[in-house]
Amino acid sequence: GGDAKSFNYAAYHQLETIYSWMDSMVAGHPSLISKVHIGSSYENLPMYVLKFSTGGSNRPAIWIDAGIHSREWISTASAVWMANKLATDFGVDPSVTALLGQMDVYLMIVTNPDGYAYTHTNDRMWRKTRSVNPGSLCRGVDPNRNWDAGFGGPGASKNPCSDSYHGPSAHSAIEVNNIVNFIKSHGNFKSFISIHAYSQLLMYPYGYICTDIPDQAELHSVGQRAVQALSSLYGTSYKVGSICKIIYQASGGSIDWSYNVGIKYSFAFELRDTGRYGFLLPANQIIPTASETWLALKYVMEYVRDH
Ligand code: ING
Ligand code: ZN
Repeated sequence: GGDAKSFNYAAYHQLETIYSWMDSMVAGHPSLISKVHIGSSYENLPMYVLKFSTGGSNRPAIWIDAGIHSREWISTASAVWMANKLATDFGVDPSVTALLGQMDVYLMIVTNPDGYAYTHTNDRMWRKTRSVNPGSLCRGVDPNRNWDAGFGGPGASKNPCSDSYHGPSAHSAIEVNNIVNFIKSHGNFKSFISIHAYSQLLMYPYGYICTDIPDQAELHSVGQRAVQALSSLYGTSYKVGSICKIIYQASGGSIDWSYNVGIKYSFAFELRDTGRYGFLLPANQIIPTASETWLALKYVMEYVRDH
């Protein structure tokens, strides 16, 4: 069930279960967590962000999204675990308590709800949104090629049947547009972190070009220290670098957009593993993956708080 205490954090769950668990999280921590509805998906499912806040007005904030690609289940499952970790560590772990004393954390756990539901009902390997593409029998836009950052350039496809189809125009995917509007109207995000799988990487901009960003040295060293923290738990090894240099050239990605609108601490994770199970990571790796990733995230969040 969705009850936050009886919830099985070591299992993958359907969309409805995650959505009812969100309500129980809010009910269990009403002075810390609220659920923000930022709009609806193409198929009219609600898109929710969990807001962790101890007050203030429009405090400097950290954005974390998971599951923008629906088949990357470990991303969403880790975000579920991390939401519970934030809630239970608040008031207990001095670092989390101090963080939430100064900043707000916004966690979008199912960024592509149509795709996520589809991976449970029809096609476990579905990546994109589920929008109809006029003039094509193929559906869906890659929501990580649709942002206004080198839109339509190298590493994105103009073919609606491709898994990396960029869509007809930047922010054409309603799921992307909802986030863009939310981030812009908030106006005080200091960090934007997007969680993918798999490959064990911590990446910073850019993906659409291979030249260094002005903040390359700083983001690289923050990244290195974050993965050092991650590795301290089980020895899992991560590489750090720009998207273009460490994985491949990819245009229209979310963290390139966030960096270009002035959110300096923009990062993307690729969680476990390195290909043995790939997208089908066994559920017994959910808690270990979330636990180690949490150490990296906490390092980044603390750094952002102090800089
Ligand atoms: N990887 C990402 C992808 O969208 C990425 C890599 C991240 C590209 C950030 C651009 C920006 O292809 C996965 N696994 O989806
Ligand atoms: Zn992805």
